[in-house]
Amino acid sequence: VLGKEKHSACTEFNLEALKKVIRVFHPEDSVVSIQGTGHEIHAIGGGMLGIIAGPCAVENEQQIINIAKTVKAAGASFLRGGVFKLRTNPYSFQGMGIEGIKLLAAAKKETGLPLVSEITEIKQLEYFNGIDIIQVGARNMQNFSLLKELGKCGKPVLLKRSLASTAAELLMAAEYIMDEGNVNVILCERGLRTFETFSRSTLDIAAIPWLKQRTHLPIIVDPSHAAGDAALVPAVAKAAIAAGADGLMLEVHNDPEHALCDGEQSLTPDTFSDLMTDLKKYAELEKKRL
Ligand SMILES: [Mn+2]
Repeated sequence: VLGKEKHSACTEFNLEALKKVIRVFHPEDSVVSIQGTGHEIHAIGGGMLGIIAGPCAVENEQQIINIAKTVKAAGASFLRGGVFKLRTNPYSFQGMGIEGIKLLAAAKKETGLPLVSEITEIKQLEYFNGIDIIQVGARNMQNFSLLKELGKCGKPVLLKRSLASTAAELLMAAEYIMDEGNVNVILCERGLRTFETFSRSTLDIAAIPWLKQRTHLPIIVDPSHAAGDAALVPAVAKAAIAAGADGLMLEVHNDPEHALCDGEQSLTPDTFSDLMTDLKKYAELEKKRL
């Protein structure tokens, strides 16, 4: 199975050259775990499903604390919230920046949930001391200078697959981070740009087992950005767990209609809570724990 990949468009691609990410060199599943404020462990991988939930963007203190409490009550293990937003439209809301980081810290203090937030430039790293997992967004998957710096940052990195890259290229990008000494890398499938228009992106469900056969790194799925439509998200989330994902990243908003970013794909607190109830059964089927 391993070795030269005949379907890869990239002729230089040879899995065995990737010494850090490949399972043959590390047969056991890697687990990324964060110690919570109450000494509890929040883990992704190795039989633990990590559920990262929260708004696309931090908007104000009341919003982020309210959503943090809601997703924690429903069983989420991490809080997400973007403060440095990479928006396709330059006139869209660009995020709260450093002020948003402070509000995330307040939400963590209130709930104990570890924080996941996206970095878009390495110069922002000094503001990420209080962030537990640093996210690299799809548009930066091959920003190799950013990846190398994050390889030295001492924090877990959540690396999202680009909407126009192969799964093999995702592994090569992860190798850039690991080659600098960072063993805490989580991969995230979030859908690809295709000719289909009903969804925002086309989720590559087969990439989950393909990646799991080749890498020991935990793999999560982002059904929100893949589907782009809250009505599709619960089914896609369940499919991801059934396909072997180690967790999910889900956008949840207390008032999706008035969200400053990605409201159309954000679950309400009620739909998120119902989904978590269903996911417990899917976790059992996969012999995993939420
Ligand atoms: Mn979003």
